[in-house]
Amino acid sequence: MTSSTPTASFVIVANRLPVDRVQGPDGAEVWRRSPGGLVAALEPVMQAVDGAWVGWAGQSDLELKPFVEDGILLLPVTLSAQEVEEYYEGFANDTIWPLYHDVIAPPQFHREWWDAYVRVNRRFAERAARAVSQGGTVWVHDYQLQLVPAFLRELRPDLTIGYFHHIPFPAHGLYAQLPWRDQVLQGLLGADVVGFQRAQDATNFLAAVRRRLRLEVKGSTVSVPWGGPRTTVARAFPISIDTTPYTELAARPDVRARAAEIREGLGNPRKILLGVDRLDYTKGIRHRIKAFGELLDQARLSVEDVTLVQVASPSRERVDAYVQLRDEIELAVARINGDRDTMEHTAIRYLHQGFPREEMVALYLAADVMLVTALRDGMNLVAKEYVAARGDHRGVLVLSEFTGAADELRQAILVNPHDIDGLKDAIMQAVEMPPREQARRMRALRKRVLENDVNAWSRDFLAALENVRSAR
Ligand code: GDG
Repeated sequence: MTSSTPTASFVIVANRLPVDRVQGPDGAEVWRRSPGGLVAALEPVMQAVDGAWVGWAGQSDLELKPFVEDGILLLPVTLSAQEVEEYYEGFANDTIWPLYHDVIAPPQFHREWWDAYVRVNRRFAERAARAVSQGGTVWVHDYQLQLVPAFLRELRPDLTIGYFHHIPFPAHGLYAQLPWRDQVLQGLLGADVVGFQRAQDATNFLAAVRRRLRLEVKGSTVSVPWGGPRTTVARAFPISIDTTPYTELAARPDVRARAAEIREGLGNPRKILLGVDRLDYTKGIRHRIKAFGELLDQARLSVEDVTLVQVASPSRERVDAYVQLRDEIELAVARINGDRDTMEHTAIRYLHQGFPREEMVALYLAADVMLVTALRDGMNLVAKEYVAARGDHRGVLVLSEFTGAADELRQAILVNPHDIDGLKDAIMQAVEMPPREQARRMRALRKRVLENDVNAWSRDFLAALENVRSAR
């Protein structure tokens, strides 16, 4: 394909391409499909219609031609090292990310970062505009690309454009801090359908549109006066996981044996508590560790009885707030372990590493209690993965109210992670929950997750887009 001939009728635009550059068996670099659920959900769609995916390959200054990987046409966008710093690590991860997660960390506002964000968003939009056929559909993903919908509409008014926002959209009082608040709303309103994780996110967005741009909003529909007139629908489409790999791995004898081996390796504690997160200040890892440490201090739990396994996979290691968070967490873990460990037992087994999915599922099976204590989280897929893996109807999910998942997973033990005493009581309730109650709750949770999987999510979103197209 040459870049001037549009061929794809369905194009995904996301910050990252769905592949990673890895060392092949002979030492040469090869592409490998990234494991995320988004690719799994979209793959059938991509192959049914001729689809393409626009994104960055994850390395700066890498000029790549379009290529096909596992049947998907990939259209790479090049970013310079400075753009990675300003657009991605800067504006996306150090301005928007903290602001949209209720300012848990202070957002940094820099005009050069904004300029880079505008420039890179325009580049993504131009790449997509060249690739999509007349009257085609483009689905843009996430907070790195909020300006793409409007740029794309300007270039290609014939398209049907969807946007899905994977993280929260904050209340107006916080959103209003953003120096470029009106431009971002206008960028998003370029889409025909703007999807959010929770109903509250859509409500916050519509309130911002009404207050800042003074546009008419009826129910979930905004009347957009520019380049039209037209409308944008904003509502919730809660994302989910591809459940099959989790149910299948959890049933595999070798994975089950590995779960038993993990328990053995921890000295056969009566209960294993588990946390799995990217090392991020939104995830409430410190709150969880504090609550657990206090339970040990007060002898409500003992290291002979209970171990906390915390997987904190490395993330955004060049952003200052993450460097600082890692130091804080590691200091807290070392203090608790120093005070409480014995030769045979550890209080917290802390792993600052990523693991293959098989190992994650073995951990889910070994965990009597799964702790999801995010201070703010768009959805939180780990909660859903744990539930999908527990076909044995054992295990307890402790889940923060401030996750999107809490809107759906009502049979979890719901907690406010800021309330350390409440969190401690919830952990005790989980540790002591009788098997019969575990099973009752887990059955209800599994029904929800298995019925509303990631395929249902993409089907719903694409159906909403199709409605717009057919109404034209
Ligand atoms: C954003 C939003 C929203 C983590 N460590 C390892 C590993 N993981 C996997 C988990 C899970 C995924 O990464 C993390 O997804 P989350 O949803 O928990 O969180 P974010 O990364 O912050 O994702 C979030 C999501 O987008 C989707 O819309 O739910 O709210 O913040 O799948 O299992 N996987 C493996 N090894 C690890 O060490 N294999």
